[in-house]
Amino acid sequence: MFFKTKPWKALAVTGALAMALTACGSEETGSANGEEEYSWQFVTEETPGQVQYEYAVEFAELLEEKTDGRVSMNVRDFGSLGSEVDQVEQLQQGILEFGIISPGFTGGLVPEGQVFSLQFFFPDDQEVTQQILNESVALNEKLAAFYEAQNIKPLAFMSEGAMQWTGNSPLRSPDDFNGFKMRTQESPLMLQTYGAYGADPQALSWSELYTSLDRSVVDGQENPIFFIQDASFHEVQDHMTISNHNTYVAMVTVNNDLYESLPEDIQAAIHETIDEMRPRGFEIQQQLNADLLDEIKNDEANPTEVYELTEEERAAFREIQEPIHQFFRDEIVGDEGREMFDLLVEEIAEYQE
Ligand code: 6CS
Repeated sequence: MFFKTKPWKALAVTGALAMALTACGSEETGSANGEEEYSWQFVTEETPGQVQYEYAVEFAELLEEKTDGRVSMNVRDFGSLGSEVDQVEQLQQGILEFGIISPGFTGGLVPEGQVFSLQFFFPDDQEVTQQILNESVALNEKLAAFYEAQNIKPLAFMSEGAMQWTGNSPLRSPDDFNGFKMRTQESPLMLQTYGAYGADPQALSWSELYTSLDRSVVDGQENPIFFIQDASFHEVQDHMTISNHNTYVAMVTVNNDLYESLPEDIQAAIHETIDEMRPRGFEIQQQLNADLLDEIKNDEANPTEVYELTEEERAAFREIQEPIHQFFRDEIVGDEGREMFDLLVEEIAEYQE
C-alpha cells in the first residue's frame, strides 16, 4: 500500500471557525522577477490516509511544480476549520481558496447538486461513472454554473467509491429501514431518500458520527468502504451491507472570484493539474476501498458481519428510489435544473450502451 492508514482520532472542532479566521487568508506576494506569487489554503473534509486528503497533497505538489513554485498550497485536513458546512462558507467567502467538498453538504445552497444524493442513478460500474463525471456537459458546465453563481467553481467531480450501509442491525430489505435512525449529510433530498424506506433520517457532521453511532443516537450510516474503516465506524456497528446504492462524489473546487482574477498561465496550470490528477484520484480510491474492505473483514477484535445484496434485493430498493429521480426533476429544481437533469439522463444512457 502506498500510504499508511491512520486510525480514527477524535476531532476537536469546537471554536474552530475562530481559529480558521486567524489561521487562513489568501496571500499574493510579488517576486523578484515581477511575477505574482500565490499562497493558498486547500481544505478537505477528510484526514491523512483518506482519499480527499491524499488527493489534495498530490494535487498541491503537482501544481507547485507546474508553476515553478509561484503557487504554494497548504493542505488542511478536516477538524480545525469547523464542520463541512462551515468549510463551504469559508470557501465561498474566499477565506479558503481551494476545497474538496461533498455536494451532500451544499443541498440548501445549490439544490441542483443534490443529483448526487439520488440512489441507483449513476451506473454501478465505477469506471463508467468516473468517465461520466469527467466528461459530462450536464455536470461540468450546467451544474458547475449553479455552483459558480454561489462563488464556488467546481474543477472536477471525483468518485470516492461506491457507498455501502452500516447498521446496528442487518439492512437487507427496505423494511429493515423502518424506524431506523439513519445518519445523512446536510441535504434535504438525502433525508427524503431514506424517508422513502420508512427510516428516521438525521443530518450530522461526520465529526460527530462515531460517538453518535456508539451511543445509538443514530443506528447507521452510509459511506464508501475506505471511510467506514478509516473512521472506525465498523468498530461501533455490527453489520455492513454491500449495497452499492450510490457513488460517493466529491468536488474539487476553487473560490470563483479568485479563479477569475488569475492570469491565464496560472489558470492553465490548474486545469493541467486537474486533468493529470483524474486517473490518480480514481486509483487512490480504488486501492483504499479494496484494501480497507479486507481490514474490516479481518478485524477480529471488532467483528462486522459483511453481507452483499443480491441483484434481486437491490431491485427492491431501486424500485422505491426511482420515483425520487423524477421528484428531483419535477419538484426540486427549476427549468435550468431540469435541462441539466434531462441532459445527464441522456448522457448516462449513452455511456451505458
Ligand atoms: O460521511 C461524511 O460526511 C464524510 N464522508 C466522506 C467519504 N468524506 C468526507 C465526508 O464528510
